[in-house]
Amino acid sequence: MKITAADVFVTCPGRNYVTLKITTDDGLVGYGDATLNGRELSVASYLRDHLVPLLIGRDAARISDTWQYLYRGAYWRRGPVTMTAIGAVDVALWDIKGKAAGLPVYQLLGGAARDGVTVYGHASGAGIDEAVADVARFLAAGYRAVRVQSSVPGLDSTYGIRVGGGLTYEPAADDRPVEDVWDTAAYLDFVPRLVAATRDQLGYGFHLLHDVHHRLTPIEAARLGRSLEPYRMFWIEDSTPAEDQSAFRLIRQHTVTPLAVGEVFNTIWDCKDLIAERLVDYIRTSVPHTGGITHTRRVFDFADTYGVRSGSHGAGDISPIGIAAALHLDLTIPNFGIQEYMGHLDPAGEVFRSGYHLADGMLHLGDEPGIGVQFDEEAAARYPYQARYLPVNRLTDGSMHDW
Ligand code: GCO
Ligand code: MG
Repeated sequence: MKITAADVFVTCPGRNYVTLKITTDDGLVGYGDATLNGRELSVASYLRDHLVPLLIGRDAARISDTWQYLYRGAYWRRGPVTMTAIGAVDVALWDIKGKAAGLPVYQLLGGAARDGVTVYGHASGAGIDEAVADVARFLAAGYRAVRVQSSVPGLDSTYGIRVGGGLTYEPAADDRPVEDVWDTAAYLDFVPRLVAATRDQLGYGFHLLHDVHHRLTPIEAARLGRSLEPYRMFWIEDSTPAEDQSAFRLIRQHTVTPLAVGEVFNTIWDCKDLIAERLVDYIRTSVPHTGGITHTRRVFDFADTYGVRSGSHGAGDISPIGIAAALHLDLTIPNFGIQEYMGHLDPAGEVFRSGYHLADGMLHLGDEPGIGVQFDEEAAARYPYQARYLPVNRLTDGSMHDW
């Protein structure tokens, strides 16, 4: 089963996605998600210019060897671009292996350990009333877990708030990011009121989550965690800039609110201390950005040793291929926690046809062999790449702030 071709597609059906397609000499094709929000073309180039030539002629069945070859062989290990590129190759090879075996990938990973994959949806609003009403809408649709975000009073814009019926938080296509203004004091005063109103009006019969987007100092995060303790959060996410693992030691000393982090990590080395010291409760690394199924499985296995559960990142900038790959892993691991699921904008359905579906607040995979997502190249060509960026943050005095 030799690899005869590897092609990279960049398409923007509502937002940008990068897809790797690997073809073998016996006619099988496998797909991997190579999307890195705001840096899509870097991964496309890494694949086209550096990995594709190495893949041609390799045995597609040797997933583990190919992973090691690309990781150890780069010399410049780790980093989001490298690991997303390796992740796309890995998932495409798992897709091929499943198709060759006539089995969905989760069967090759040991079979289903649960009936479905519990997901959390993204509720948001321009203020408390709108946000609480949006949480109620998710609960009425059967979700068992909901993340709540709201515009912060006094700030012109707050990232993570859905505009209209859209599913994207990034501003329209532009060649540079918009600049938001951030005020930590206003945020810290507001969030406990948002969460209290959500619990007061909707009760405790569901999991409630909140994403801080890496914007606090450790002591501010500790204060937030403590102030939310009465409301039994499922987690607070990314409370401090994630590259400083030691920050979590301080937060942990002050609060029993569960902590999650990991969407910007890309290897086990980014989170091994957090896990081994039990400084977080959920590790949110994602299959596409963490070297694919092969490496993310190692992260989750290691986490299980310390009682840390998975919480896979699943924002809309992960393509249906990346989401499906995560679901195969989620279904099989012992320490599954929760899967984020934001869904995809309408035109994405023309390009990607996924076999998974949502029922009773859980995502369920179909029976198709492999990863189970079809990619339509002609549809993809109708939606060319558009430059789009996440916003950046400045404080009210004009200083750059963490985003
Ligand atoms: C989340 C994330 C996203 C990210 C986005 C970055 O938890 O869903 O924080 O909103 O900002 O995926 O590309
Ligand atoms: Mg997040």
